[in-house]
Formats: sequence, C-alpha cells, structure tokens
Amino acid sequence: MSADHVPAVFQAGGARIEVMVGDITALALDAIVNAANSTLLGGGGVDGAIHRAAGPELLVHCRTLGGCPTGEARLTPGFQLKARHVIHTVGPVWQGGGAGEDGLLARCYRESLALAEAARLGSIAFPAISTGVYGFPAERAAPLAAAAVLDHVRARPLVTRVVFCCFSQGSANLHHAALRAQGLKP
Ligand code: AR6
Repeated sequence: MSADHVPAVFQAGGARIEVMVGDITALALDAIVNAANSTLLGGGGVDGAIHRAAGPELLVHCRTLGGCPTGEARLTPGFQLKARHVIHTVGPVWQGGGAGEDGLLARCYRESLALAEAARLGSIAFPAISTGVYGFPAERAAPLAAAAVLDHVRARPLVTRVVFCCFSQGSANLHHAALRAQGLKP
C-alpha cells in the first residue's frame, strides 16, 4: 500500500472512519483512547504522552479507579487535553498468539466503543493498541482493530467518527489495507 493512500476517509454504517498519521494527544475529539497498563497509573509510549498532555490531574483521577483488567476500558475526563475524555484500555501483552491475545485486543476496541456509546460520545480516536511496548504484531492487530470498529459502527449509530491515529506511515498503511480488505473504499 503506498503512502499516497494516507490520510484517508472511509464511510461505514453512518460513520466516518479516518486513518491518519499523527500524535493522538493533539486531537480535539470527544474521546481519545489510551493504550494503558492495568495499573492505569501511566507509563511510556502513548500512555506517557497522554498523561503529559493532560496534566497531573489525570493521574490523580486514575488513582481513584483501582486499575483495569486486560481487555476492559475506563472513562476519565481529558483535563488539559483538547479531547474532552480519555478512554483508557489495557491491551494484551503479546505472548506468541496462543494466549487469547487476538480476542483480548478486539475486546479493547469493543469495550472502548461501548463506553463511548454509553457516554453518548460521537467521535473517538484510537492508537494502535498493544503494538508498541506490548509487542503485538502490527500487521495482525490492524485487521482486528478494523473489524471491531466496523462491527460497532454498523450496529450502533451514536459514534459517527472513528479515527485510527497511527504513529507511523507503515502503521497507517496497515489500517488502510485492513479497512479495504473489509470492503470499504476511501
Ligand atoms: N500518538 C499516537 N500513537 C502513539 C503515540 C502518540 N503520541 N505514542 C506512541 N504511539 P505503546 P502498548 C503508538 O507502546 O504496546 C505503556 O508504557 C506506538 O507507536 O504506547 O499498548 C503503557 O503504560 C504504537 O503504535 O502501547 C503500557 O505499559 C502504539 O501507539 C504499555 O506501554 C501503542 O504503543 C502498553 O503498550
């Protein structure tokens, strides 16, 4: 897939699905998703970037949540972020593929979207959950992410804008290809 395909916009159900390369902390949406760890007390990667941009109040708030199991999600305010909310989800650590990683990763997307829906949030951006420090192969993660998002937006109308905010052109191209493989055309 050539870099010319990114950024790209697709339509599915009543929703606009975008693939972009950029820093998720810069996005002014109803919610951005954080690829957190089960303590919800911050870390490196996108988690560190979100906590830095949101300011110290986010950590204070997260301390009250009591953590989050792998595959689940929790909603917090965005504090100093441009996004109104953060949905923290905990992706699986890659262990070779035989430990239920695929199902857990898909569940992160589903649970994040379910939280957005319950809070009546219309726009949400995802990073490529688990594909950094947690080692999930990016080419395996993108189709799971695309399928979970499409299942959601085709079944439920409230979330009308989903952004795959990738941190590299290669990651964006994988998401673009995954959406095309699901029959979508940009
Ligand atoms: N905007 C968008 N994507 C980003 C950004 C950003 N600012 N920064 C990194 N990425 P990772 P994980 C991409 O490692 O694999 C943390 O320490 C990155 O290139 O952030 O789920 C947590 O506390 C990659 O494609 O998350 C956990 O301990 C993707 O985000 C652990 O890392 C996810 O990479 C979670 O690991």
